[in-house]
Amino acid sequence: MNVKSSTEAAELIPRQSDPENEESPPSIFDRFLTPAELFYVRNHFETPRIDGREWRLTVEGGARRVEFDMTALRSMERATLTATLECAGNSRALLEEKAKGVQWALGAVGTAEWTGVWLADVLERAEPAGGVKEVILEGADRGAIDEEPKTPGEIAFARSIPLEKARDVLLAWAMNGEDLPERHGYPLRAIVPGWYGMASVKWLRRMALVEQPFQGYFQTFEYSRWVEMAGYRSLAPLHAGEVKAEIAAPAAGEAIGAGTTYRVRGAAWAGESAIQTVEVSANGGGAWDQAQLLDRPARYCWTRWQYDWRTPSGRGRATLMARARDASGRVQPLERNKLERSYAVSHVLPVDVMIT
Ligand SMILES: Nc1nc2c(c(=O)[nH]1)N[C@H]1C(S)=C(S)[C@@H](COP(=O)(O)O)O[C@H]1N2
Ligand SMILES: [Mo]
Repeated sequence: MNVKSSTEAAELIPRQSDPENEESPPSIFDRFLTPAELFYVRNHFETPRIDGREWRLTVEGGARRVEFDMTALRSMERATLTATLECAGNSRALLEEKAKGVQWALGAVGTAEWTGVWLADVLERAEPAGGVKEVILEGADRGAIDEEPKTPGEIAFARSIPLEKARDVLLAWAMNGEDLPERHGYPLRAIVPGWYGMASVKWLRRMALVEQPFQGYFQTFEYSRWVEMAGYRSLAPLHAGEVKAEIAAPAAGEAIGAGTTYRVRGAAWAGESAIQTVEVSANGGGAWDQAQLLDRPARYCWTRWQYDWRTPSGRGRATLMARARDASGRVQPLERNKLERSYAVSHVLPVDVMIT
């Protein structure tokens, strides 16, 4: 049997320079945890250089303005969380209609074990008033956006989290047991499990408790989707991830022997839910077979899967599809949802191969 392990170079794939944006290589799907060196990098501005000893985190908008340094945070109760991060723009390059933004293929995703303190424990010290609805997380990176809609000078990368979700959020200083690398948010970043990556603010330095929804650039102009409200189309910030399976092998266009068994491999994840099943179709969606799950399905985390495919006996083109279902009953749709703008590419993405 032909069991193909990833032979691709184990290096990040550059997608944009200045600011640095790099995609994880297909070999990440060989392991449950993604090593930090291979974890995709999504930056909107230049990486800020931060001295961890000088760094402070402030919380404003509560009864008390509080400030933490790294020593103070590390003396609090520690928590560890395993979570998959997927950029909301992941797989955009595979859309039939070209969408604006960094052209990510399948690798703007990765899974890591994050260690730090719960956001809730930090916020509590600021004594939030009853009317607080959201907390704004601000990164130390900033810049001006000179494409329309232009920003009025420089803005910081910032996102808000509703207080109900803030309970799940970790403020992490470690990734897979080591200090956060600079480009992944050193010395402290948020991990908002189950939400698209944009909510997991890196280089966290200030938080503000607010009583009104924040309408920042990165949740209105960017990272928003069309929703329906009282019969009207309205823009709402992207939040939790959709259910999605990706095929890591074969790659599009790969040549595969006729009449053999080929091990199709991939990963699937489901935002705040857990994967329940992954099915594979090799005949355009007519018939679906169950794939075998390789990791125990867990909330917030991907589950890798495999399927031994009996390849056709004749030569020609074949199309593979993978479809995931999650514990909340969601199933990946076959068609692209246009209300997602250029984000949340989560419909079934067929992979065409050559049978030779
Ligand atoms: N401060 C800051 N935080 C940020 C970003 C950023 O540009 N600046 N990018 C966000 C986006 S869009 C994603 S997908 C994730 C990516 O995290 P990573 O680069 O560690 O993979 O970080 C998020 N946090
Ligand atoms: Mo992202």
